[in-house]
Amino acid sequence: MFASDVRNGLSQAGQKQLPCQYFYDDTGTALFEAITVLPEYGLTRADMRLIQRLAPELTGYLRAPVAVAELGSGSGSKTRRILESLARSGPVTYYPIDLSTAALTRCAQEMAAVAEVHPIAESYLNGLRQAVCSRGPGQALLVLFLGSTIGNFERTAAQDFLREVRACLMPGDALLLGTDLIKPLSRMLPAYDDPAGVTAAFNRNLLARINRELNADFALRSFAHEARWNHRHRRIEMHLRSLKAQRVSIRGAGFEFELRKDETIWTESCHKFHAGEIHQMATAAAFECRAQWLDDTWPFAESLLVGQASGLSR
Ligand code: AVI
Repeated sequence: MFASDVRNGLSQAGQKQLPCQYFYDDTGTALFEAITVLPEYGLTRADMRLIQRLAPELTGYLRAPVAVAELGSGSGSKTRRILESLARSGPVTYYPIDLSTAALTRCAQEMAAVAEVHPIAESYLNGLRQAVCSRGPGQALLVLFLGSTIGNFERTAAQDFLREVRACLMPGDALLLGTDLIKPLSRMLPAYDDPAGVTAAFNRNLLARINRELNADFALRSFAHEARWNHRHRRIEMHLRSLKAQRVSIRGAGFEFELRKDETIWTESCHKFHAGEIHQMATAAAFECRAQWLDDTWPFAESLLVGQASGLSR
């Protein structure tokens, strides 16, 4: 899968691309953790502040007992805060869903004291389907998709994804969705191009990973990290710019390709939202946006989408 995705993305005639899910090997995961505490990257702190605020209110929107399924296994205080709050009204079952078994093991250890944990090593939607089948009779399901991970999907894919999540759920089940909001460029760009160079290292690690795992010969110093705002699509795009004309060989994927000087490899899109458009996206997916919490310090929204009776079915 990795080899064929790399080959397909880099052999395209137009803009060369690499899928952003491959950022997260052990090194990439550690670099992302470092990004989340950078002064320029306010997103994770805003997410955390909002969770602290909304967690005590969640029980008002969900009937107990509750099962929680998290898309991407949460760790630490964010998810724990939600589980602890829900546990005050009765026992909570927690299904962390992630492809990484290491992340799931860490998460299960961290959450064991607050919930009955059933890790699911699967893709988001397959995992959610499993969680839905395993939940107890009468248990409402709360799905967590935090941290604005939905922003890394193309907009149409994000809308389709919400529809697919809804199709797994029963009316009254809910999705708590974190989305990063549009803010001045003077704040958005440094968040993806920090002066300490952590995001640049995160971006370049994708090439380093291809070198390590696919026996390639990317010369990392010949690529510059670049973050751009795409106004039309309302997203930050991360690219790696080739500093010279070069030829790269990826033996593990069985191919070679050339880059012109200043040609880029597009590695990630981080879409930004208006708070109001989350309501429209919810309605189009047969959810109702029942509550929304906004952070003033770093514009970010946490939206509680509740499945409506009409519309999509399982
Ligand atoms: C995981 N995701 C929400 C991050 C984002 O902000 O889109 C990934 C990231 N890429 C560069 N910095 C952070």
